[in-house]
Amino acid sequence: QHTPIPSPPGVPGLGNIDAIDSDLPIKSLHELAQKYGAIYELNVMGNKMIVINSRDLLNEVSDETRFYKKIAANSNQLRNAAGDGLFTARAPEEKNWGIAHRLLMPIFTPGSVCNIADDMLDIVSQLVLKWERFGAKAVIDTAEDFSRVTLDTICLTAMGYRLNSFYREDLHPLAVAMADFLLVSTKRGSRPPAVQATLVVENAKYEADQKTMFAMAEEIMNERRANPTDRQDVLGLMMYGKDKETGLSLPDKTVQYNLLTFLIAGHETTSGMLVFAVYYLLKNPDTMRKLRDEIDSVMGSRPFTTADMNCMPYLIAVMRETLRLAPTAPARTVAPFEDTVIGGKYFVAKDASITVDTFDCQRDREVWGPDAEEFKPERMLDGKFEALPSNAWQAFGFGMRACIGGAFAWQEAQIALVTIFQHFDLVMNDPTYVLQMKQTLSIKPKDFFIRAIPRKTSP
Ligand code: MNH
Repeated sequence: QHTPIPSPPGVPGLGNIDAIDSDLPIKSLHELAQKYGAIYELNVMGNKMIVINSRDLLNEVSDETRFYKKIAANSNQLRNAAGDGLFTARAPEEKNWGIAHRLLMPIFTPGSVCNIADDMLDIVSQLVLKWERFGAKAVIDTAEDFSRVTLDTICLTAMGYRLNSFYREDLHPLAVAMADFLLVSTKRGSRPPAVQATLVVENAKYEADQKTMFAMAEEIMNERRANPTDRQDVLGLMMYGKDKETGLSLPDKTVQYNLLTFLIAGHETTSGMLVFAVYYLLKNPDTMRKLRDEIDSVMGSRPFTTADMNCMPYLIAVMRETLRLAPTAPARTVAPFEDTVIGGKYFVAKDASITVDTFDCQRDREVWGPDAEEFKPERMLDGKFEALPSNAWQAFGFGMRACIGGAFAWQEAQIALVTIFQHFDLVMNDPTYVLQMKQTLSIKPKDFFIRAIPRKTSP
């Protein structure tokens, strides 16, 4: 017989209504994982949700013959702006997923993203210039400036459009609309519809944010129509490309959904990763010293080129370890095609939601040992990463629905981190800062401020 999945005691009729803090779901999941272990089940007003937190179970559900990506609570909300775009499409049923996937895959290989390295460096140079001009005393909102970098980068490289976020005091209105949209989408995902209906002010703002986002997507498309080019970027391929398999192209609406998908998915997660990397390096001065030594000896003061990509093993280890402890897309949802049993004993019904709590799976002590909570890039060095059991590290998701932008993000993060540490000594503005997280769709450190001291030896 099957073993029942552990579940917190609930309120009769309402179930585990208070189990998830809608402001910071990942914190609730983390606490539940510590209490219940590898698997537990929540029941929120009749909606069942199984959550898994171990490498073994993650490995099992990463079998595409048994499980598919399910568009559940949060993703359903995201569909308001991202529709049948790549991230939120129900594939394979929604044919536009396959069309967009086949059109775009070729430009997201490591070999192809090399072509946009100069544009990435262009945007990072704007950050360097700003920090140099502002000087050592200026207090920097780390998440804001990294958002400027990643949003301008995705917009320029994927759509040939300059947002120029570094040439304005406030954030670009698009950045604000997207952040608010994501924040509210996350909350809506864990709120009952009856409660949602009463939040009139929030709902009006939610609509307005979507208008702002679609207006930008339309403007980007109109700009391209007015200025024809044969640029084979995300925008060009989606607007003018024909899928070889079906002979079809994407409808305008789906192009818009995908533009918003790329603007969201292409900036939030990478900027969060950069903030976490800086946070962990500043909290662990030994790691910072090792990274700086590596950058100085490999790069000196010359600008990053594509030949330097993946040539700094400690940097790569820092990035992997950052995304282990802080997978900025901290959860994903799958479901089985058929009734099944997982972990050898837990029954899961066909189409039942299984949330992969990546944040906790990547802290599995069976894999990482008793110091799993500590930031140690050394555990990713010298072939140790390659020797990990399968799916022990899964920050970019899995299989056909894995992140399309992995190589893009990996390149962007290397360019940004190297260039920044070539130019600055970073310090925490408040040395007693204790990590708190903020969750929109992705996670990032909350209220984390730094100062950037120009290096005396810098070029
Ligand atoms: Mn990204 C899917 C993490 C950067 C575009 N991304 C995913 C998934 C994870 C993920 C996890 C799978 C989600 C799921 O199974 O539901 N992504 C990241 C992380 C970073 C990141 C941790 C940076 C660090 N992603 C990027 C960048 C882009 C991008 C940069 C665009 C240039 N990601 C996507 C798209 C998808 C996706 C598009 C959806 C792919 C699909 O389902 O076809």
